[in-house]
Amino acid sequence: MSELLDLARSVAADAVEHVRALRPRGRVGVAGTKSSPTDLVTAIDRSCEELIRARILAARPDDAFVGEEGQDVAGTSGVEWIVDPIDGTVNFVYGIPRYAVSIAARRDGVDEIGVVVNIATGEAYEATAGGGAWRVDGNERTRLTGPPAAPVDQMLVATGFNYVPSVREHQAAAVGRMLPHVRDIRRIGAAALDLTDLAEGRLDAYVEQGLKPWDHAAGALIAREAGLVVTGPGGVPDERLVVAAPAASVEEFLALVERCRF
Ligand code: LIP
Repeated sequence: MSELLDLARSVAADAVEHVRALRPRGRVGVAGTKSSPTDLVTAIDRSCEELIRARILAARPDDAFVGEEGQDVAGTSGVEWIVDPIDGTVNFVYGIPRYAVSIAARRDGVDEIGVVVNIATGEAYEATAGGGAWRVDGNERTRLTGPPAAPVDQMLVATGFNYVPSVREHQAAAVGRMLPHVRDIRRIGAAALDLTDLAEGRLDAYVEQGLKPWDHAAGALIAREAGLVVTGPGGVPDERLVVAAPAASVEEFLALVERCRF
């Protein structure tokens, strides 16, 4: 486990350096679009993923690799890396300092390690299964324990919207139904950082639909190891729904999510 964590840490640090070195001042040029005209990709998303894939597979050639921007690589070792080179690409393009490199590794389908680094601010987070969640600041490590329990009507909830207009319309209606029943909503634009903010106690709960595994794999392990419940349909977070909240209030929050018809 520590070998995987050490590798993820050093690769994440290289990715941060790579993106910072290449990011121009002002807006970043767009190289293409994906699921819709607003689903952007930049040349830096792609080169960053290539760097991460090359570094990881050079160190562990028998592992599998799944990344947002590139070709998946099958493996024979039982270890699979799930990577988002820049989570929060729209923030990255606009220069909003909320975009992150997100690296997770699973062994035989079980989450083992997760590393998330905010590329703009340098805030670094990590977790190992059973080893807790930490904010790492040089040699300083701070254990994360999530937010204090709060009644749902006092919760600050983060969420997000898909790039496909019809899906966004449905999501906006669900968030509109939820708004009168919680403290407030935050739309920060990067699922990995929504989950690390939750682990930090900067939010009380999170709900989003339409996420891909690379958006939430590392952040979900960090949130879980900070004591939060991260769940979805049948108890497993997936593209249909990701919900995260403290154990003491997750059932009440899930009931609200259902009532709001997410
Ligand atoms: C983003 C997610 C965010 C979601 C956006 C997008 P990307 O990932 O982190 O939570 O609301 O629609 O999916 O595209 O920046 O990697």
